[in-house]
Amino acid sequence: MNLSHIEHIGIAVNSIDEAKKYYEDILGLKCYAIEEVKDQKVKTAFFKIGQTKIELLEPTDPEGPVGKFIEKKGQGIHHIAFSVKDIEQNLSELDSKGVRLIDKEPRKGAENLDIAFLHPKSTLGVLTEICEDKNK
Ligand code: CMX
Repeated sequence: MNLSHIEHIGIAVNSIDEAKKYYEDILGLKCYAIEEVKDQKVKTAFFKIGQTKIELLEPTDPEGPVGKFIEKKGQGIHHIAFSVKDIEQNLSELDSKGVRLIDKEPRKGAENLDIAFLHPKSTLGVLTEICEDKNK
């Protein structure tokens, strides 16, 4: 495994418009991008803090993963994402170590990153993403 840093922390919110006020007006961060990820049924908003990003996740469908999460647990931390080099190699290593993969192959996520999720039941209750920016 070669994790380099925390790429982002995903936070489930009811409304990006509402949540943005806290991150911008109170914490003083700047939202630099808003993007819908249709196949994940979410709208995302990004803030940068050092090397790490905060990704707000607003459900666009109550039956999507974030819609279901908010219904069950309310707003809050949804996942943590680690930046890796060679995501395919990292996934096959995780697989061989018995970690339950949600995505067996990387797929495209927000900001055109290659991403894959690990199931929270095999990662101590924390939904975990690994991701790679192949353009870097
Ligand atoms: N963190 C921790 N646990 C979680 C969780 C999360 N974010 N989401 C679900 N769970 C837990 C539930 O609490 C539940 O646990 P119990 O059985 O103990 O109650 C269990 O996982 C099953 O949850 P569920 O509500 O029945 O949901 P599903 O099994 O249908 O789906 C999951 C769960 C993790 C497989 C699904 O949410 C998923 O595939 N997530 C990855 C994709 C994703 O989250 N996309 C949104 C972000 C997109 C982006 O960043 O671009």
